[in-house]
Amino acid sequence: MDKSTTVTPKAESNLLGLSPEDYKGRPSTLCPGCGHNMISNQIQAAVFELGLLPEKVVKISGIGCSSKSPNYFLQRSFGFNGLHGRMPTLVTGATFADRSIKIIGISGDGDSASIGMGHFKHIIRRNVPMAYIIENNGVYGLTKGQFSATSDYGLELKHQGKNWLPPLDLCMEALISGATFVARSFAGDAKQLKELIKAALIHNGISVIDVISPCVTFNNKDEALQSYNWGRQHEDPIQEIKFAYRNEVPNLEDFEEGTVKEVTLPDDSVILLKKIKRDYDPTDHSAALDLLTESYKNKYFATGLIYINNDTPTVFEPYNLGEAPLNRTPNDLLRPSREVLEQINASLG
Ligand SMILES: Cc1ncc(C[n+]2csc(CCOP(=O)(O)OP(=O)(O)O)c2C)c(N)n1
Ligand code: SF4
Ligand SMILES: [Mg+2]
Repeated sequence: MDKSTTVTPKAESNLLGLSPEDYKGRPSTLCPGCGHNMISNQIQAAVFELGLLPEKVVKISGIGCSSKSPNYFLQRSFGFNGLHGRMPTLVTGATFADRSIKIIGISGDGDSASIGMGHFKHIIRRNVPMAYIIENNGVYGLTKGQFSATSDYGLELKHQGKNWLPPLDLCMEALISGATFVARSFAGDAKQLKELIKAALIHNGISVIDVISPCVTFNNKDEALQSYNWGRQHEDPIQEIKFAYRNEVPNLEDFEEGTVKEVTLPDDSVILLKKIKRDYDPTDHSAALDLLTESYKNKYFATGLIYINNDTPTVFEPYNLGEAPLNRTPNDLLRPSREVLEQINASLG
């Protein structure tokens, strides 16, 4: 084709007038084909489409190939790569410093299900508002492919032999710990993943998304639970999902009437769920437990929005935390005055 006659398409822009370029990260140094890269792509697309200012988003992670990936999306956002399994701790601190920021926490199956399991459970109990994304490949990728706590029972890896421990299901762990938003997705299902990330970022509480994210270097044999092949063959979406942010009018072209369930969030955003095979109500906790029990037993990935509950107070309520960011509150408002301290001391004397 004669290049001189081709027209460069105008870059699309969002409500803020920013282009997808503004949401990109640095070039990835992960292995080509790694599932984690696909998740990064959907995170940047979701934040772009929501029209959030990158500077109002913070990325926090632990340790692992997955935890390196925040470097590869949202370059304009602040990021912190913390200690192994301690992403939730850092998130809790950050959220108290400024509750107006959106927090994306990135973790791996090793980071959350092994060393960080206690922290995973406790941030869920506290209902800290954040999108908690687990890039689950069933191995410790960064340290060259040891079994993790989500590796399948009987999985055989080159340097590891056979795994004789049963896997943990992180959606189940989240659900029984009181998570107010639980979803599962697959790195190969870009459309579903993007909509779930949008909903997770807007949900007012902890949003856990367990994303099956194949490690092409250490755990991608066809018969491995977290491989691309297994995921493609065993993903069973429970619904088709679209997210309409606040007053956004969703494109419902392929959503015929009578097949759609709507879940409205406190800010009037709506999650639209189109029934696929079964009637499934993601606000029903027992149904979610049944679904996860059944899919674990029969080894398929029930993906989509598994559970949501908008009625649980977030961590801010019990602490009476005001809207004003603590990190920008002047000392005279943060500290009691000398007179007040003297009164308190006197009352204790
Ligand atoms: C306290 C501590 N223990 C062990 C390690 C070694 N280590 C680094 S990454 C990692 C596992 C990462 O696995 P996962 O979270 O699944 O991430 P992936 O690389 O698979 O994306 C381990 C054990 C460490 N960095 N710190
Ligand atoms: S080792 Fe595995 S998890 Fe790590 S970058 Fe490579 S493919 Fe991804
Ligand atoms: Mg891993």
